Amino acid sequence: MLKLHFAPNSRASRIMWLLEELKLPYELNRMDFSPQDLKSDEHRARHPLGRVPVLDDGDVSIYESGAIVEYILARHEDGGLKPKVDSPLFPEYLQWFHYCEGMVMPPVNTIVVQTILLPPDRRDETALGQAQKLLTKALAPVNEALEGREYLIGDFSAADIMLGHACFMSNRLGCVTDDMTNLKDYVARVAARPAFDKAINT
Ligand SMILES: N[C@@H](CCC(=O)N[C@@H](CS)C(=O)NCC(=O)O)C(=O)O
Repeated sequence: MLKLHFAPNSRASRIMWLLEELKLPYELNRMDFSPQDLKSDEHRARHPLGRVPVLDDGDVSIYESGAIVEYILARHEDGGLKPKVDSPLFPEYLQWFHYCEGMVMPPVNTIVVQTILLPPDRRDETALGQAQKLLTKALAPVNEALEGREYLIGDFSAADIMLGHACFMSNRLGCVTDDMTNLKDYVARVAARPAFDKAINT
């Protein structure tokens, strides 16, 4: 049985969301988002940096959310969530799938560090302002791509599991501006999916 090592308010929600969408059976190891749990020897043995998500599948143990999504689609069930390699949608699918960790999450990480994780006396307003600007810039092409589309490549796909979650988090951080109407609607659409709702509220 698949086992997901999970903490709330983290990228581990992406994997739970995918498992719920695919209706795959899995076991959840729900940890606190705290150094006690994530930096324990037990969890560092699964992930050298003490991070989530990590997925166990028999003898396989794998980390990195994007890699885990690919792994589940390839080895278990793809649920039609990935276009075929020769589909005209495939390049765009790949682009948005990787745009998540490549372009959107770096400024999201900085914003979380500068507004939540660091104690107030160690926060840096300049770094925060730069990251907020960078994130808004990185989201603009996503807003454009969503013109006339419900999801990133039209139909719901695993690119939405990655980037849709990142857009939801960006919106929570106040970085989806009101003029990005496509993105606002998209975040609402993602949030209305029962599988997402379950993952984000676990
Ligand atoms: N690129 C990795 C990032 C993993 C990561 O940084 N996870 C965060 C939660 S979203 C974490 O575990 N942070 C705990 C910490 O830094 O102590 C992925 O996509 O899985």
